Amino acid sequence: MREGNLLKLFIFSLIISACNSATTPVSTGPACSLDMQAAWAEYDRLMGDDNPNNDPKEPPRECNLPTREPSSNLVVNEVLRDFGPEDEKKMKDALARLEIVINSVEFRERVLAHEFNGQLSFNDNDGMTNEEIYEKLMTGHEDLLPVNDQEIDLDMTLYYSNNSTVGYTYPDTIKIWVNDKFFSGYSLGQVAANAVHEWTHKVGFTHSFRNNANRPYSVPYTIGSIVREMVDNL
Ligand SMILES: [Ca+2]
Ligand SMILES: [Ca+2]
Ligand SMILES: [Zn+2]
Repeated sequence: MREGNLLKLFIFSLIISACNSATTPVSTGPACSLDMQAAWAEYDRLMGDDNPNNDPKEPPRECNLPTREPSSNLVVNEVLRDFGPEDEKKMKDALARLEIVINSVEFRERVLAHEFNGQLSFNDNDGMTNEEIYEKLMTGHEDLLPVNDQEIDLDMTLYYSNNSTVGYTYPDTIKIWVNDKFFSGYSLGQVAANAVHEWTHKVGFTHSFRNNANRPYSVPYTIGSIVREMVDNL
């Protein structure tokens, strides 16, 4: 690549973090239910109405919650813009699951045990150890909301664009943009992964603008992958 182009790419990458899908989409069965009482009420309603086409294929299944990490207490605090009622329900459900998995023993252990190039480390780790990265995440301290409030502060706007960008953000705003092209078909794990990926940018973690072999080992992509797997396996 010519130097001029490299420079342009570098500047562009400082301005916008456009983030593609971390992993190939997974096909999972129906999501588990966090609220069994509400899930059974909805099941009964759909089975009991006059419409045979909306009958659920399976009865509700209770989520298998991971063990809570006693030292962590992150709370998701979200503002949702331009989400329709169904979109809002889906995002809130995904964020409730994000909150459950990020406060688990398993999440902590997976971050601490993460390996890159045969070492216990992350790519683009800003000189931090795995432990320091975990602790930084657990403070809930965003660059633009610099208090250790133990809150994952999210300000998300839903938009539609027919391209390969799943979501993006800029360093000078707390806002995150979520592309409905992907959001609408995503599993709850994928939605939660996208949200936490963008949030790690707000906390200060970066990754290569270009997709290369090392990018999946960056903090945003790794945390996204862990959350996606854990949420979709609840
Ligand atoms: Ca029905
Ligand atoms: Ca915060
Ligand atoms: Zn990103």
